[in-house]
Amino acid sequence: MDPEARRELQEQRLQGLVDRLLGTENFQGARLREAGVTRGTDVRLDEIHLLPTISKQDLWDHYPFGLQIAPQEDIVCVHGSSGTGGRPTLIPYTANDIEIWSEVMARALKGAGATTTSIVHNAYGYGLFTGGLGVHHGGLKLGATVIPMSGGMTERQVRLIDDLKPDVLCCTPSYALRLAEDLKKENSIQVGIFGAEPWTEEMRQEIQQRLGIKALDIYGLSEVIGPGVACESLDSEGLLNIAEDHFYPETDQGELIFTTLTKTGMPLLRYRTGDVATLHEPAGQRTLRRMSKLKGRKDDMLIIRGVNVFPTEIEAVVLTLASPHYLIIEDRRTTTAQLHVAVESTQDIKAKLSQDLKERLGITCQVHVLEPGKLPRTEQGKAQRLARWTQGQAPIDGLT
Ligand code: DLL
Repeated sequence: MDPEARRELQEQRLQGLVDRLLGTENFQGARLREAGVTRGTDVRLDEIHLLPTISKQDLWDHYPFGLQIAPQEDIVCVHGSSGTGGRPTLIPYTANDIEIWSEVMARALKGAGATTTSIVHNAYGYGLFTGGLGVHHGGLKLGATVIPMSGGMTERQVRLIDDLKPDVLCCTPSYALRLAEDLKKENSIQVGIFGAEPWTEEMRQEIQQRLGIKALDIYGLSEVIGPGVACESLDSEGLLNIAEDHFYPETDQGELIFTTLTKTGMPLLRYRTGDVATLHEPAGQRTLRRMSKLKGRKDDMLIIRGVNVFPTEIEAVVLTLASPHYLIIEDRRTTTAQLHVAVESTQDIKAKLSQDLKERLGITCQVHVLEPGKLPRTEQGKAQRLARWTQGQAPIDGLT
């Protein structure tokens, strides 16, 4: 779509959203009124930054459905996140919202090269988590064949990949690595669509090499819709195309903010995601704005003796020397925080890895080299790469 025409569409949609919110008594409508907004046409897209933002805390304060604006008879399902590191959040969806989700996910699959004859092995978890059903809806919309595997039971997954010969694999990047431990490099998969957790370029290389596939990144969050908010395509050169006709992006000091222009169940105006990334202009034949891979979440940023470190920066260094199974331990038992990095290797890489980490991050990390297989693998859900150690027993054996 011509960017100019899309801007107009986005502005119309924004005004429609503002009218929908003002039509309710609830939190977002009330705040718009307080800001002096009386109708949608008061608001312009290039002034969106003047409108109030909404945060996870607001979602918690109105838990479970206080921010829903659609009448109950229009709600067709609920998704959410389990709330690792916090309380759960739940999102009610209308049939209109599911239609939008199917559309953006079908786009994501198509941009990855999937077609109506594709077989999509979907190993994202089915349930409240949006990964499984998001890919499922998109696959159906595209007209591909979806194998609804969900997470876990790796032996059975490998068996079905051998038997059904899917060309598309969808799962978390950490689970792709778990599969790679059991799956032959000579497999039928052409492309993987991996997301739901942070992963680096180095991790991409590792997965591509181990599985012999092309690995693409997909981003999303249940508050906004689920997977499909942004996704790489075969031609997007490491950036993720944002479905900005539905989800209008902004950044504030690195933090991504999204406005759901078209949702009707629980739309959000200027939702602060807590995720850190950069926005980029369109390039090539595509006209959507794009975003970088996520650097991390604001609340995952470690501050070690005054130095800010994202776990992804540690991952990038670890993967140059060790296997992709690693654990970062932030030791906060005393006031001077210590960083431990546990990796798996058969070689004596301790000194070199410590030195590389020091060079890249500017801080000293305690490196622990364990035998392969010693660190926990993620079979289901999101990988936990970061353990915060505040008291009691160490998260892994051998730390004191
Ligand atoms: O993780 C939606 C999703 C499912 C995305 C499957 C991609 C694939 P939530 O459980 O609500 O939704 O968690 C959202 O996960 O705010 C990010 O911090 C993180 N996240 C999601 N995708 C990526 C990614 C789903 N590609 C939270 N890279 C988001 C890094 C990601 N972090």
